[in-house]
Amino acid sequence: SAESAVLSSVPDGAPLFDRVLYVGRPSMAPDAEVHARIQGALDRRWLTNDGPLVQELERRCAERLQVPHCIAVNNATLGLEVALRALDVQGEVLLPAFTFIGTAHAAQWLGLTPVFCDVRDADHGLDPEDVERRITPATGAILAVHLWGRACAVEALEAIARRHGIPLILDAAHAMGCGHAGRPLGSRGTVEVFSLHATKGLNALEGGLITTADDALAERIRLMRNFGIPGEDLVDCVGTNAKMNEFSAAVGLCNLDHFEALCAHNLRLHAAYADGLAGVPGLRLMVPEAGQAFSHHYIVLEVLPQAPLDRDRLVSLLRAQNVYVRRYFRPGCHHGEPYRSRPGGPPVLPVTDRLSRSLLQLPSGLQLTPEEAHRIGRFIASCLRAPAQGHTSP
Ligand code: T4K
Repeated sequence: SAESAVLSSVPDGAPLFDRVLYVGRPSMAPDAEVHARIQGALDRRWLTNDGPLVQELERRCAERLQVPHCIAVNNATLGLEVALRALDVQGEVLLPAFTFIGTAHAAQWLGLTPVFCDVRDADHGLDPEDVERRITPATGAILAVHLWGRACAVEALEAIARRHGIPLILDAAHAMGCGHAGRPLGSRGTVEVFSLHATKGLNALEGGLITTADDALAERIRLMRNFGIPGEDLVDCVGTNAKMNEFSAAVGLCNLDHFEALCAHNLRLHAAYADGLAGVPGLRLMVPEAGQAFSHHYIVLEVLPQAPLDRDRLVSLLRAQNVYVRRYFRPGCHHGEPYRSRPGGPPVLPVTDRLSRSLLQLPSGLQLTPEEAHRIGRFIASCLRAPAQGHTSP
């Protein structure tokens, strides 16, 4: 069988890989380049507070994202909080339930009320029709997510936000290297927020970027990132400490030097997975929007109802082979605390609930070769072709 062909390449009883492959394993520039930039910061003794490496990272990212303002912060969660605060958002925030919990917590942390909406099957992003249904005079903002780096329904959401006179904040945590309508994501809505966490395509250990075309908003965000202090002996507004440090910027810059090559590698991995999975019914490998730039950092597989194995069983089989696939985002945010205990209980969100039961993410990045991705694809294919023969759940 295909499965025995795959397993025959490894010793009896041994897993498919002798090391663990992770979703979110950091891909890093060569150590020597990282050491050199960090040494530069040490030599300068300028370690944080708007240092030269942070400024260089902001400049280079603004250029590549084709956006006038790019403000580095210490993570995307604080980035979302600063953006919401700088826009003086009040009341309810409409957001997708199918996202990382940090998206919802950012609003909740500020004393705002996250209102969970469903997502669309087409792009796993916020459903504009559900937004329309849930919008009320209490709605202070829409917070949408470019999940996996695929653009959400930006045009429709921008139109709704404009019509209601509220800001559209875009969680672009996954979106570095991804485009829409022929441009990089980063300049849509009122403001966008990227994550540069270690598990992201472009990583700065911990970090984030806030991007906007609005001059006044950018100014406020810069102030709020640094306690509301515009200069020595002055305080203009309430602020927090959301500053990126120089070591993070050093890592971010080094990884930026190699980011194009990383995206090209991920594209090859995606193609190799697709090839390994070719012709297997019951599976859908997510494809990017046609003709748009894509990082392929998140390689997402949907296990359809007609598949002979369910998602969780396939996850167990893969993890037993040292392929540590993930189930982002399970459960939906509306099923996590403090949200599920709110009066009335969690809303019914059919697409979110279905996706959180049927998606898994495959390893990407420099940790594996296309040949290895192909082997994983063939292993999955063999699991689905012969579910009853020989596979036991670990
Ligand atoms: N919005 C969205 C849509 C997001 O997905 C996120 C973050 C945010 C906002 C907020 O961004 P930040 O505030 O973080 O900048 C991880 C990340 O911590 C989180 O940043 C990310 N999304 C989320 C999708 O994934 P966990 O709890 O799944 O991480 P963890 O510790 O399980 O790591 C994932 C895997 O990566 C591990 O199995 C092993 C590997 N790993 C991880 C790290 C940190 C390594 O091999 N080395 C490492 O250094 O949340």
